Amino acid sequence: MPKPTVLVTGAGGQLGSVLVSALAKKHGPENICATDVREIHLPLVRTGILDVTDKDAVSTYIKDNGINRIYHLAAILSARGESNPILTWNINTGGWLNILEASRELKVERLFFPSTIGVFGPTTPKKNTPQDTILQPTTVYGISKQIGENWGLYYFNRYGLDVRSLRYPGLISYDTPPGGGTTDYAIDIFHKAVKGESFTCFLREDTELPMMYMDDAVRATLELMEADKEKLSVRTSYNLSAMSFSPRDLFDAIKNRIPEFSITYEPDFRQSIADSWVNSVNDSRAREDWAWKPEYGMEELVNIMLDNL
Ligand code: AKB
Repeated sequence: MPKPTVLVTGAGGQLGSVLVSALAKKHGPENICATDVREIHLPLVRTGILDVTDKDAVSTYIKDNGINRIYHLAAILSARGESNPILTWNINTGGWLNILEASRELKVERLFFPSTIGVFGPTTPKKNTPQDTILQPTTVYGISKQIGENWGLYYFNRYGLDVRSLRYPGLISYDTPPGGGTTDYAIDIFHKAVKGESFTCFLREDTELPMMYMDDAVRATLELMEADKEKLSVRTSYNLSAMSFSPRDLFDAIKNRIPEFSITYEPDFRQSIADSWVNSVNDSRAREDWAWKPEYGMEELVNIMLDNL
């Protein structure tokens, strides 16, 4: 099989740079086009500026670079999205529609769309949330991702476009900073802990949310994209799970390693976003369809973060 030529949009974000280097290892750096709305510097791969809200620019880029696989990561996350809902809608939904339409016209072979636990809302069952469930998100980010999942399904059913998607939990990494999410506290806390500073948490201590170490998220993404087409029974977006914890659980685990570490809780507007999300997710369909299995739990995560920061 010839190697695919891969476009990654939003490659400058938290997931983007890590995914780009995993894709470069897999397909060869010369076959990876990493783009963002701003100039980015990523070693070896081809980089470029691409504004996904510009449909002509998207089509031209795909054509000029012979793209046949796309990881469309460009988006504004939950907390940042609330400060500019219309811009968030235009980027998250408009950008995705441009990618879908250009991919249909130019016959892109396979696409990845990152969805999120943000598609869940207060009416969704909170524990062990099933794959097919009530989706009434409260944030513009959640709404855009829920609609985005359904646009992916539509393009798959109507045009046979091979769109694949995961509902990521909060992603935690030490080498790339997060940007504008509600789960970002779970990264910020480690930075404070290793600097010997106290941490002020913007969520209440008992706010339990699904989380995942970045390596698991990247592996899940690559595994889904390599999976046999016939085995995929979910064409909206797969639930994906690794661990769930609250700020208090995480603080206690860090304190085991850094006894002098301290925390205070000052919930802000992000608390109501977190309260609208679920505590844990049932990812049995991902496990059944493409043998998904997480490798990192909370203990491993805490050790990796503290050892590498
Ligand atoms: C966010 O907090 O907005 C993201 C997410 C869970 O999608 N990390």
